[in-house]
Amino acid sequence: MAPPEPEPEEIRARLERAGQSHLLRFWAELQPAERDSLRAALAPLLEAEELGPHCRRAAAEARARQPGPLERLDRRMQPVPGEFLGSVSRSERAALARWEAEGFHQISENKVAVLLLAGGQGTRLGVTYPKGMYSVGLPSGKTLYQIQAERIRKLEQLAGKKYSTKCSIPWYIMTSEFTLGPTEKFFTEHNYFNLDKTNVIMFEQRMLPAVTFDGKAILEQKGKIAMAPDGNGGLYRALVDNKILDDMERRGIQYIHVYCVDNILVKMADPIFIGFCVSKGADCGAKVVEKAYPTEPVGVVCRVDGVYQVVEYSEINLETAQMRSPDGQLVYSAGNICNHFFTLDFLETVAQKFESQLKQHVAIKKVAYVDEEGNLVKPLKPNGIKLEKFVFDVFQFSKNFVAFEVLREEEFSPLKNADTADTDTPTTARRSLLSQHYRWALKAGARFLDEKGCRIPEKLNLSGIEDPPAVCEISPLVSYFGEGLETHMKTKDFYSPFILDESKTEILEDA
Ligand code: UD2
Repeated sequence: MAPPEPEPEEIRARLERAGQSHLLRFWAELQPAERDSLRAALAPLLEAEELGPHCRRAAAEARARQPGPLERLDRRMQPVPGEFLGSVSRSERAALARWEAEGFHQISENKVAVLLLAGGQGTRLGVTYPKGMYSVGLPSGKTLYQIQAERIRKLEQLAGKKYSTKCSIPWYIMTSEFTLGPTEKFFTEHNYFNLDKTNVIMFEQRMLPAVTFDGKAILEQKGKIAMAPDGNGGLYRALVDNKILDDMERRGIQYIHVYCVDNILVKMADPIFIGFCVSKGADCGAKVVEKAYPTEPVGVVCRVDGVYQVVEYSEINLETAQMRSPDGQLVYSAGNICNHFFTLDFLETVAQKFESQLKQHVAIKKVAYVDEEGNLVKPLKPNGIKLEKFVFDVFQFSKNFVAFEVLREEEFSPLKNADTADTDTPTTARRSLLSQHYRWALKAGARFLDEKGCRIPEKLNLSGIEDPPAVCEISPLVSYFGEGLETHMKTKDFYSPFILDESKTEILEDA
């Protein structure tokens, strides 16, 4: 048998300085491959001398958090001023058309990119693969990734047609150690959903160790540190680590729409939102939806001491949450939906100057670990601290921030939980999309028939908790946001369930 590999003295010395030498406790028992992977995990943390400070910070943040009441921000808050708050429902048609035209113009000049945050683990949904690969049970069987890819393709076509150019919208996808491999494989297996592969750029965010309450990084196996992605605000470091900002610059990108993976209704690179932000000269913006009710557990976009931020529902009192303006609207109604606009200049400034100032949010979790004897322990109580940065915490650095309110039923239906929950499940996501498509079809003049050929009575006002009376799924390759459907659907009868995809459009046009 080969003699055991010598311990890497350099690593040991650095770990000692960081107060983390326990991470080599089982070194002598590890196989060569396990040693290599432990060394690889430690290298970036030790290289930047970040392990010690990270562990100390995690323990300190967790201590500071409890016990004691949360700081309430009520007195220091103000809503987004009217002139910086656009709205789909309250704006004149002409203004919406102007913003849309501006957005299409920017897209046609290849200045707009979309950036997907897809490094999360999808723990609440309970799947072991990336959420984007999830299919919510649509008649077409499409996954979230496919729907998003097709929306990009359609938008490229629409902008290209309007301006007689060939246009492309690069799709940057931030993944993590958990999601990169399977996401790449999935895209390859599906031929990148017929997008130009060179315009799909995947990159990886950093991982951070989970830490015990006394500031020790946790070993989840004898040769493996328990690591978790550094939050969706890890974006700003990942952009630098992976030279993504340079890539954007090379391509001439100026505006970036950042969004999260699980909103089945996401309007990627939405020309109206892009156009609104560009017209207002914004460097940073957020799409919001009106809160459904005062205590809805979503963060609210507002100002605190004059600086923009997202305030969690737990940080304000009930009275503040319930405050209404004279027109009856909730004063703090701008619910964050993780849809953000950034200029490239703004991202560069954040990356260079402000990233290190971003707040570290603490999450206390149950983290499986090996005890001193090497036994695997699954704790019954939370034992580990994870630190995360949030993507929206950069709002404070904006010089010209805007918010844009959109309709929830048209643009926001996130998939967070398994079907055992009441909200944000595969069922609610599927229902939201099919209800939207049903509304679009009716508006285009379609009629629906049941299997016996009888007309299905129309229902215009769907409650959101019921399925539409007829099932009609419209491929994003046919319509991005309900446009252009009359040619295919006006005064025509369709048997429910019906899928309108590209293969059917020509037949319908000839009919
Ligand atoms: C996010 C927003 C919340 C609200 C809600 C709407 C943040 C911090 N919170 O809450 O304000 O808008 O969405 O649906 O934005 N992700 C990564 N890397 C990570 C962690 C997460 O890429 O390390 C991605 C994740 O894959 C997802 C997005 O970030 O696409 C949002 O993450 P989440 O689902 O954990 O956030 P949630 O639902 O708590």
